[in-house]
Amino acid sequence: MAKPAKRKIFKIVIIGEAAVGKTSLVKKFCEGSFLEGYKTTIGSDFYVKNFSIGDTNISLSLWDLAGEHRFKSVLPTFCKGSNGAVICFDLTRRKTYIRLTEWIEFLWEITGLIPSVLVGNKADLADLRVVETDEAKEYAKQCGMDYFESSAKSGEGVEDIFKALAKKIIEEG
Ligand SMILES: Nc1nc2c(ncn2[C@@H]2O[C@H](COP(=O)(O)OP(=O)(O)OP(=O)(O)O)[C@@H](O)[C@H]2O)c(=O)[nH]1
Ligand SMILES: [Mg+2]
Repeated sequence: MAKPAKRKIFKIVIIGEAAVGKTSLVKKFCEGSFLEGYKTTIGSDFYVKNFSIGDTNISLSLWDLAGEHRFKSVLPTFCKGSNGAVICFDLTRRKTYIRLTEWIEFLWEITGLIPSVLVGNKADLADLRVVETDEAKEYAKQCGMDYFESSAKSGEGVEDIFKALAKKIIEEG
């Protein structure tokens, strides 16, 4: 008789400054779509994505949180109980990179040290890039994270982020 597949359910939060592309990344991963227009997230949005790694069926509940600072007071509630985090910045805006430490400390204060990945998004805007790969990779290493670059527009690198994070949670769980 075939062995029954294992099933894992993980709660993931997606955080980072406003307009770095958090909603766009989640939408691309879950629905395959991308919109040029910007509609800021009010508090949080919720998505589910199922996939498998080997013989394990994984269900990710994805909490896409608002980056605008006026929503910060409601974020702790959404962060509680997270199994992992995607921490994002915009490769074309250094301010969003500088603010990463603030976001990481904010999150880990609530969740403790959970498996997390660092993401530099908008890689398609190569001419506008201001944060280099090596610099961000080194910062991620100091934080104990893997580093990914993505484009929610083209889809490049998007799946890798979430699959690598799921793997990390399984390995460290
Ligand atoms: N060129 C390009 N534009 C992107 C990419 N990802 C997001 N955008 C654009 O950047 C803007 C902001 O994207 P959102 O996904 O709404 O950003 P967010 O991080 O969810 O913002 P908040 O909800 O306010 O925190 C939108 O106009 C998107 O179309 C990308 O990879 N490449
Ligand atoms: Mg959003």
